[in-house]
Amino acid sequence: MTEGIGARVKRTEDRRFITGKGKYTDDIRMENQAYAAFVRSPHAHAKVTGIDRSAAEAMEGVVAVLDGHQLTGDGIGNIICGWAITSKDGSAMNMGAWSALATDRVRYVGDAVAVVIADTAAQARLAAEAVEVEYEELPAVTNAEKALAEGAPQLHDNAPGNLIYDWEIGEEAATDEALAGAAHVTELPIVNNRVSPNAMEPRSAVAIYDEADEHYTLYTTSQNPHVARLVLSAFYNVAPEHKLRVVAPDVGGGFGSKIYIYPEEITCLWASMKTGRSVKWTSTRSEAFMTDAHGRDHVSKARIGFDTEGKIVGLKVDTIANFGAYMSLFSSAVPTYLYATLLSGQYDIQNIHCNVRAVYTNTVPVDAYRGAGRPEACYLVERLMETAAREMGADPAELRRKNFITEFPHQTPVIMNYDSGDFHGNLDKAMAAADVAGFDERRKEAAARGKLRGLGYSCYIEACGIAPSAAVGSLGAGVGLWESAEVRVNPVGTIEVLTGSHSHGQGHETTFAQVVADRFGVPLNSVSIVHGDTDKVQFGMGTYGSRSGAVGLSAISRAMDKVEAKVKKIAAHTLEAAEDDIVIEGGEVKVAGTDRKMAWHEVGLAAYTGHNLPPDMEPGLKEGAFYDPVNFTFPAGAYICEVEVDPDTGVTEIVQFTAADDFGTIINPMIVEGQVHGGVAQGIGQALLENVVYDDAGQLLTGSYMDYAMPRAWDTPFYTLEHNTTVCPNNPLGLKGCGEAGAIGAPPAVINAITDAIGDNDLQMPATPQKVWRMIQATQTPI
Ligand code: MCN
Repeated sequence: MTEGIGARVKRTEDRRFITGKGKYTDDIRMENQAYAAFVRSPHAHAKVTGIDRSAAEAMEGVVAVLDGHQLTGDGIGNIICGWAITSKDGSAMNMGAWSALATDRVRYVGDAVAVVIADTAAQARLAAEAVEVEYEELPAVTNAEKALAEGAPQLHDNAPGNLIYDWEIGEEAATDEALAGAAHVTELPIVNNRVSPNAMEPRSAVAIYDEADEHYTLYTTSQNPHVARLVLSAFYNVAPEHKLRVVAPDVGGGFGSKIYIYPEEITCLWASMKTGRSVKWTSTRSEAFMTDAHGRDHVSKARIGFDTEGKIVGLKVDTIANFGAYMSLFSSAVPTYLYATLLSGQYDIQNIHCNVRAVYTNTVPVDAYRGAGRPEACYLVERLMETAAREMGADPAELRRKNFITEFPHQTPVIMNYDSGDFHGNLDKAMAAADVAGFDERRKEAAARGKLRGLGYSCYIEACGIAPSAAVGSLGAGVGLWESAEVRVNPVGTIEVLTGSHSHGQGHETTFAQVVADRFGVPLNSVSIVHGDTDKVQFGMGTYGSRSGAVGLSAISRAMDKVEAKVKKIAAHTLEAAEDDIVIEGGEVKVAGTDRKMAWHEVGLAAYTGHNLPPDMEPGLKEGAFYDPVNFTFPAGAYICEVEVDPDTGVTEIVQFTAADDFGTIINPMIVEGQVHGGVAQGIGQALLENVVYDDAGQLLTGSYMDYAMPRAWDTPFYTLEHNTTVCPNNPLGLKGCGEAGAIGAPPAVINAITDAIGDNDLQMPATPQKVWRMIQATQTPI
């Protein structure tokens, strides 16, 4: 089928996006709309000793100036982290209170203290500057290692030593013993740099309070509107769930940063009730740098041991994770269950131990960013493998091959049970496509031009579609991670699919419709995908962790099974045939082997007219399903990066980037390739350029694009992409997630290539020209 599973269909939603017809939150305009501007702390750590709002209140257009005491006085609850992690001594995590508007203390630059509501955005901003906040500055700490040190400034009274938890996984004694007996041990300090998410559309919220029936509507840039509604009502006490509608309309990218409930959404809803006005807030780019949850920021020490044959005997990791000033919705799960559980990589490692300490600092909260924990795990394992190969004089590809897992299912010592994969096949494809055999020649040729050429590998594995709900719940998550769907066949045969997944750039309106069109043989344009509105879709868990294909589409498949069963019953009754003989093909419902058939729309009509249905059958043709996956899916791949470094400037050029990925069944190769391109570009950004920097006083030094460098077109090469499919045995379509793979696999490939080029393994991300140049200078013998 030209539009079904496997077809390179152009994204149907792009018509409205590229013609400027998308409807984003900031496009929503209400009649009585007012605007919010936040008064934010200029200090990283201070006591708030007074707020004088008289000048602001007297300014033109100002409707209200509201502060944290009023907010908490109205019973609005603290922002919470929804995943409980237990420390190795059995204690619960130390969660400091986070009020949407700070009351007595601010803990990072940008922490909101008050909000001004005014007739125009400009008036609100001007008045926000006129609010006089009295601060008593406190010492600040931004570096996680320093925050753990004796005598460091303390952020939360209930978190002594700024420690949120001290967690471990794996067997420490067995790992220590294995490393003690190893023939070779490679040890690396590893920094995973802090990055800013930088979605193209900044965060925005429009809150509407309808006094007549005490009902709230929130339009917001969310990746999971249902979870937002649940949390806003159940934990923050903003409104009862049935009196709150949350709509996430078109959303221009999230990359994880729009999963959480932020202070601004809570405040706008509350301010709408307080003022009787609809309240809109749209983040400026500066606010985005200051207040969007950041990603990564791990510092680790890692040791990997090998026997005399080059087989891995043990891996020991000690990680400190910087959580920023408060715990955000999923932050606690990122350096634990999304990170340490992937430390086996693609390798058969019998002994693994990982210790993670999560730490408060005076920086913006850190939570999931594309990959969330898995890039940190992959980076650590793949930097170790490459470095170990170099230290042992082994070929990096061969060392990996020697340790690849080849039999499935495979139980790792860190919880995960890998279901399928072909790691040799991925590497074979990548090496052939990257012409690894010709690399030495290319390196010589580059040397003749005065350039340092290097090649780096990364064999990543990741886990998508966190599952199953029972296990996730037992590991501390507040919610299970199933997904819902409803498939409605209309009387004329067109199909609406309501899904709990949310698309904010991934092309669900196309790929989800492809799967439905494929199943029922109907044209793609007769299927519409409805998502992002709690009034339309009953419940859903939203989109993150590359779960929408594996979990969301599986729910749709389940609902389609039920629709198909009913369609067959109706057709069997009408065509006087046995149900088992009915087949659905090419938009028709037929009796196999005969010319008796009904057009698809005739079945729809029969279901709704209802006068010729089988006895006891209810009219209508809509079915729902909740799908709870039995396991994660495990996409995996082999990435090879080839770079040329200019020794005179330290500038790295990525001359070739090859990715061979296994995403199971592929619905739309073009969309999947787009996902890989985007992910790899973000991975290259982290490896070469991106870095959030705070000074010691907690001022954000990278608060604009003048100082925070994003990858540009010339930083990314034309990619060579290969697919190597092993079907996922655990979901109906056999697919594995693809949305984060690029961001997970790319950073180690890039850094491994640069370290190969310059002959120094000591490089930490980002590999800026200055850093690389200095390393070259240090290793070169003076002439
Ligand atoms: N797909 C497919 N075949 C497969 C797997 C997926 O055709 N074997 C399709 C899916 O149907 C979907 C797309 O590829 O259209 C991505 O699917 P999936 O891997 O399931 O990921 P999600 O849809 O759940 O998206 C989440 C993922 C994550 S976690 C981040 S972060 C991310 C990403 O997707 N953020 C993005 N890609 C992004 N792309 C854009 N443009 N913007 C973001 O914010």
